[in-house]
Amino acid sequence: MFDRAEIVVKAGDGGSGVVSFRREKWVPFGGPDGGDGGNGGDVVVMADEAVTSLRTFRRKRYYKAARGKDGAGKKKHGKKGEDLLLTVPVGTVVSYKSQIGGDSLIADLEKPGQQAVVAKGGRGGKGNAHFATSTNQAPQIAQKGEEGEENALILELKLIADVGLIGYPNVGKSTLLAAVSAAKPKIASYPFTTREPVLGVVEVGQRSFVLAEIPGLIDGAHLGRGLGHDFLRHIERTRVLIHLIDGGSSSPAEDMAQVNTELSLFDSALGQKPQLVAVNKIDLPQVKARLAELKDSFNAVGTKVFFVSAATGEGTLELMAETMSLLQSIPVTKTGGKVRKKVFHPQPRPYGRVK
Ligand SMILES: Nc1nc2c(ncn2[C@@H]2O[C@H](COP(=O)(O)OP(=O)(O)O)[C@@H](O)[C@H]2O)c(=O)[nH]1
Ligand SMILES: [Mg+2]
Repeated sequence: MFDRAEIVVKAGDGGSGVVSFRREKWVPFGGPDGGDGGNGGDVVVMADEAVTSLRTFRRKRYYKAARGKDGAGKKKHGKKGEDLLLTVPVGTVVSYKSQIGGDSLIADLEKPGQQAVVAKGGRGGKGNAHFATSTNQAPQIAQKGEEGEENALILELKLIADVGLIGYPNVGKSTLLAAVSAAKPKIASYPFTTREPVLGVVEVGQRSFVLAEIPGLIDGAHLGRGLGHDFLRHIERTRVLIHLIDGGSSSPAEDMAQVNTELSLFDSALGQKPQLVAVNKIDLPQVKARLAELKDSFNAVGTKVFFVSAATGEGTLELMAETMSLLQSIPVTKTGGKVRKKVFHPQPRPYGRVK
């Protein structure tokens, strides 16, 4: 699930170099003293925690950095054009949009402060002071500034899940996700429907969180079978887990313990995440008949449980409201300590040769 925008960025053109000669009363034929133009400003994209969506880029699509100033006499160099800094949400993926297909990745801005240069400013032209030779001591030439790069970009915000939905295959994870969000996961086709987490946005009053179904944690998932990079990224960043249990299972409390063991083996940090436990399928008569027994068996291991039916929606709003308030009580974990300020540069492009 993505928030996406397409924009065009134009770096500043370089300022022009000038043709100028020293003019002083007592120096009748002063040498060339034309200064260089300043470089054009770059367009830079930076991840910023204060920015939460790409909405502004849907309204305004063209961004231009400042031109370098022209040079002047007395070898005065023109000022560099100011860089244009575009701030985007953390988790934005920036790529070049190619007219012929095959967009190319520039940067995955995963950490606050990370930057990428997305259009390089044109170099300033050289003034005539550079062009004097023994045979031409009064050059009448100066260079124009180079044009700044212009690039079409695609900005995509990857939603990062706040809450992970775990449990054995067929407990109803996909059904619950579909019931509480607009996501359309595949239901009960086969146990490992997807290698990528399916995400949905759950709205609770004015607030919302991103819920991800985490498939296939069972059966040696901790051995790394079939789990992609995206997948890991998502579960690692979740702050709360909803642990779903099949109310029709012969020993639901044991199921819970087993999934938790698997989870800790997979990643001990995952095993530490706060969980809300919910028994699903309470619409089934055989489950309804044993609610008291189920409650007791979870009480015995010190776990508070919710009772829901993903199929009818019973109890799901309460579960989501509880998830929201648990989320609000947990601060957003900053990944790692110090932020590495890694600057990405686009592929070098050939410049016109400047002597
Ligand atoms: N009766 C009943 N069936 C459910 C409920 N939730 C899910 N199911 C069924 O259980 C099966 C597995 O559901 P699914 O959501 O694919 O489970 P997942 O593997 O955990 O994602 C499907 O046949 C669902 O229709 C529920 O609340 N009540
Ligand atoms: Mg599923």
